[in-house]
Amino acid sequence: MNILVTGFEPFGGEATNPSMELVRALEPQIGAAHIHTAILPVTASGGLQAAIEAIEKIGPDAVVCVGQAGGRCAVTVERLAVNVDDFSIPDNGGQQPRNLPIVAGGPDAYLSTLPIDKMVEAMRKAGVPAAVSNSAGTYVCNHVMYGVAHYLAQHRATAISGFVHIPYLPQQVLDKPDKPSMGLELALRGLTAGLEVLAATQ
Ligand code: PCA
Repeated sequence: MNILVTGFEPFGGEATNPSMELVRALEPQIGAAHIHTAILPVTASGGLQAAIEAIEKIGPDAVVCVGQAGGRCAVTVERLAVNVDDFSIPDNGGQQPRNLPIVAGGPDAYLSTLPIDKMVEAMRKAGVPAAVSNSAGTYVCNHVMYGVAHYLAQHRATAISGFVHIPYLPQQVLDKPDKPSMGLELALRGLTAGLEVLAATQ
């Protein structure tokens, strides 16, 4: 099977993005699954476009998008994406849509089609703090999760998709010591455990 795992470029004044570093550090083969990766720009249309281009090139059985969620203390597997762009800061292209639908007339939300509970359980079993999250926000990550689910529903309905958010890396909180962080190795062990579940179930 083929799994596409995407990460994001840095944004919001950060020097790095844990999702970018994680995706670069992933093993190319996890169990029976070939792991393909792409790094997406942090812009609503550019990020989604790059994800769709990678899907069209690779033809994956599963798409796992990964992003940074600064302030969270655990790896979080998202349950759903909502049909709303409401950016609290501009994206890397300077755009800041407020209270707009991602797809006019589209479904209000898409549920993740990944086995989210099993993935969280496997992450915890691997010794990594992890939880299901009930909101992917209303910024670029939610936009990409929604847009990928919408694309797959229309063009590749057999593929499953979802999103995993990662806390700040320790080096990102040196200037904000009240914020939680998770080391790259621990986050990598968590993401890998989640992908192992997909590799075993597809
Ligand atoms: N996190 C942002 C966008 C890019 C990223 O890594 C988000 O949660 O929307």
